[in-house]
Amino acid sequence: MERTFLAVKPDGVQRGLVGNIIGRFESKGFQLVGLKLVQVSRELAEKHYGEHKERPFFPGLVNFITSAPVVAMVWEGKGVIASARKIIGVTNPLNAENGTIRGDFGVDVGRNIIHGSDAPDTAEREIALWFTPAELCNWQPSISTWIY
Ligand code: 3AN
Repeated sequence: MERTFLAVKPDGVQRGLVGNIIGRFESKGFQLVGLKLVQVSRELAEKHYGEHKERPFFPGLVNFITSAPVVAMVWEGKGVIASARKIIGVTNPLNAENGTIRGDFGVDVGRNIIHGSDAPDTAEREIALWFTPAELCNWQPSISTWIY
């Protein structure tokens, strides 16, 4: 079954949106297999956002993501990588559709509330970067036969 990495960023945690955000993925039918509150180090932030190293917003992005705790999660389910990106909405919250997380809660691209892996290879890389295998639970919820 497919897995993706999601993280509620410092703005989402500070604004008390964690429960609402987790609820959206739960009620869609996805399964939580990893969850922790993390005070992100600069080393982890720079690795996570490595592809943006040369971009002008990189220093601000690293400062922001290390400024307060983040809720790091791994979610599992059919098509979860692409579906989570739809639930999250496009990068700039002003352009994100109403009904998406960014569309409902954000106005600024530098405060866009949540991160979600954008493809299978990045999901694999990010899960390995943020979680040890022992931190991920393989479990079968009894409700799953009503979803699949
Ligand atoms: P997404 O998170 O939608 O995959 P990316 O990968 O293009 O978007 O960008 C990673 C993060 O960098 C975004 N979530 C956002 O926080 C930040 N970011 C992207 N573009 C800008 C920008 N123009 N100004 C400030 N921050 C940005």
